Amino acid sequence: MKTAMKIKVKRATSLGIAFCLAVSMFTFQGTAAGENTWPIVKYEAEGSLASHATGRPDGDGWLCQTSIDAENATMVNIPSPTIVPAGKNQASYSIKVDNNTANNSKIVRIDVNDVTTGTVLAWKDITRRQFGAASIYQTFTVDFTQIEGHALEFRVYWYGTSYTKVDYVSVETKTYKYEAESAVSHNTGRPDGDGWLCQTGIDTPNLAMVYGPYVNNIPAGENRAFFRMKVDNNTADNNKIATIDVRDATTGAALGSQDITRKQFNVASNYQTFYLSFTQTEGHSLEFRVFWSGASYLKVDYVGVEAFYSSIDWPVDQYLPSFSAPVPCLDFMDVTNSSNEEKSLFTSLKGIVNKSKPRIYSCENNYIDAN
Ligand SMILES: [Ca+2]
Ligand SMILES: [Ca+2]
Repeated sequence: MKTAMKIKVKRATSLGIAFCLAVSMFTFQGTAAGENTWPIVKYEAEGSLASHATGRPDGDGWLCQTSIDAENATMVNIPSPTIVPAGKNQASYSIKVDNNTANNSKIVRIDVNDVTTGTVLAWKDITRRQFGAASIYQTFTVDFTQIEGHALEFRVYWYGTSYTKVDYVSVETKTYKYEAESAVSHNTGRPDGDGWLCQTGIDTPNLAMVYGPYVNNIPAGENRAFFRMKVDNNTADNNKIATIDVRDATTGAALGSQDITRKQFNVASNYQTFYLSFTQTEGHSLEFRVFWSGASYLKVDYVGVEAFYSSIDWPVDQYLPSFSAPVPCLDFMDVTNSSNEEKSLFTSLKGIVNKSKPRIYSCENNYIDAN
């Protein structure tokens, strides 16, 4: 029994995941854009901030034209003048071509470069037919994770295959952070420097040391809450230290919850971030809570949300994306004797479920059992 369980988990992390990849991709793309009122920083491609290895200014943008401008060069490079907030962010590039049907050649590569480390954080090649119309600006986005304080460049590399004009690059933060010591409410504990502290024998146990802030501007869809906390001892026992949760204050529904035990902290006296994935409903009020059990010193630095968080991480140098860790024991679906239509349906279901956390493994063909 134990062996069988192990095999299932192993397959889910490699082989099984590949099956559901195609389905996952559709939903993944669908959550990339959204309406919101978050702070947006916009940089004009033709503005004084940008530098260029090819092309020229042209009215509202920066233009490159075949057989006029040097190909295979960076047409726009915008160093971010302000520090982009740490965490999940999204850059949008407004670009147009004069013909969106002639062929499907690569037109530009858009990327976000971390100047501090010299690493490209995210990139995409845009081909001609990805433009929905000729001569109309369209935005293309890349999601990236910013490390606190790093300098960034937003770049457009021109392949030289088409008339291409860039209007602007804009950057939006997708990370909402609430300091435990100043931006949320409390039923127990007290402020302590950079966080909110509870200590055994001093503070009242089994109460929310953090709750609130009842924000209703978090966008609908898949998000991920984070809780940054530390203990002073991570080895004494493995007792429950706290329960973290995300609550929809509009409906009173718990959207996600997890008990945190002492040994889930990797080290003593250093902050560690714990995550809870949840799905947000448009306009609903949210709170992030930390219930303190009283079993240990616990300090919370901050809580918050990474919006549009996708549990699929697809590094540029990787052939397949990485998924989050599977649940300890997967549900197994034997669809060996199902019709092809049913197999397709179950594969779709598996893709949707496994996208946030692999939970389902299915067997479509007898030969898989031979492993
Ligand atoms: Ca412009
Ligand atoms: Ca703090």
